[in-house]
Amino acid sequence: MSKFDTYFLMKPAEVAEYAKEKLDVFAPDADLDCVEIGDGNINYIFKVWDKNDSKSVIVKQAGPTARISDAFVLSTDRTRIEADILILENKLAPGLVPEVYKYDEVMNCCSMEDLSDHEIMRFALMKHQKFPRFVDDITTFMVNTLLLTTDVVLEHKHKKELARSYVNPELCEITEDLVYTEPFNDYNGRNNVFPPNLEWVQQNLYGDQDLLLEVARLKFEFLTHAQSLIHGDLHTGSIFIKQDSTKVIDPEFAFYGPIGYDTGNVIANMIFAWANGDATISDEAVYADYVGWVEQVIVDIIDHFIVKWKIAWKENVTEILAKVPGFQEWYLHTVLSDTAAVTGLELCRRIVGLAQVKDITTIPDEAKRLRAERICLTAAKRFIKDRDSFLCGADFLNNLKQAEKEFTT
Ligand code: SR1
Ligand code: MG
Repeated sequence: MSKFDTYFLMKPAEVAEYAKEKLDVFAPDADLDCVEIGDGNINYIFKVWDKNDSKSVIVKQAGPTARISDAFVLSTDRTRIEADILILENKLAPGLVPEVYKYDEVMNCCSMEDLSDHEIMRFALMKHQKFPRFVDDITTFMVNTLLLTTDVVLEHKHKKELARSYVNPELCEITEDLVYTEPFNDYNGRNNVFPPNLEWVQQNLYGDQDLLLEVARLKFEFLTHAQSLIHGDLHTGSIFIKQDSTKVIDPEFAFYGPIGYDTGNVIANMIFAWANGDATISDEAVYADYVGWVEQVIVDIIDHFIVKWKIAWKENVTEILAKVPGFQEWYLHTVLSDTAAVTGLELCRRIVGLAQVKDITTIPDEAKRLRAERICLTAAKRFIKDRDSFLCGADFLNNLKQAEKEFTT
């Protein structure tokens, strides 16, 4: 009998006990310490370490509701999904996710590699740090995990098995509500608009019926397009980074959905990094160096993604009709169009919705934050409405620069 034979939400001391009893990481007589280090919205993240040597581990436990609010009642099955997906992603994109040590279906927790020598990318970007490996790593991650789990590559019955295994209704519902519905009409009264921007948002976002129609179409694509096994929450808070390493974490939102949901999230969150740099860096040389780097990253992510996608397509395609001339170009165009649309959706929801991003909310100067928000929202509307016209990296950056111009006197 063990106290860990029945599920309960652990406190740090219990996580240390759990790690000693259940994991093959620490010696039986090890002196362990543990703290909760999570600041995410969904789960509880603990770091456990041996006080007398360098061994450490992360234990991530799911509660019956989201950490951010009891209003979100969530199946603890999300931990199984997360553990399985990390293992699969490590096969598809080796070294770009943490190693999983153990998934415990009773305690609903996943124990994995400690990445304390990395930093959450959003926070590093808010300190205006640059990461030369990022474009290469994230485009490899996206092409490998996304293209290689589509019907273009996988035997279709195998793909359907995966799709069945990763049905993720509650987490998808969060996205359906917070990304696709609420930002455009405050349907649930949960939006959190920066008060000086309220009137502008009411007029330009809630009041735009053409935008709402496009968003409605996109929502139904998210609901029905089982295209690829997506990460489902690929923002810069789901990436651990250091100069020579990138690790994608937190795939608890994974399911079979549109590829553009992942690629668009990455681009939107680089735009938040741009907006933070633009609003907070006063030194001209530092501005040119950092903001210029972010702009190049936005362009390069799209362009490198396209190049790697085409190579991977050639090497991996198995579906006979996907080899019909013209199909690949059509397919990639739909992915880029979805990427643009989701870039716009993510920009909107993180500025006016319930779950915001610190890149924007920590801009101290009110006028600068107002401007940053309006630049993002103006670019967002075009990303959504004109989504078919974004064909290369420069198209994505030009839309941002155009919106910037409109708010520069
Ligand atoms: C209730 S969860 C809010 C947000 O946090 C997660 O990281 C997802 O982005 C979700 O939309
Ligand atoms: Mg997360």
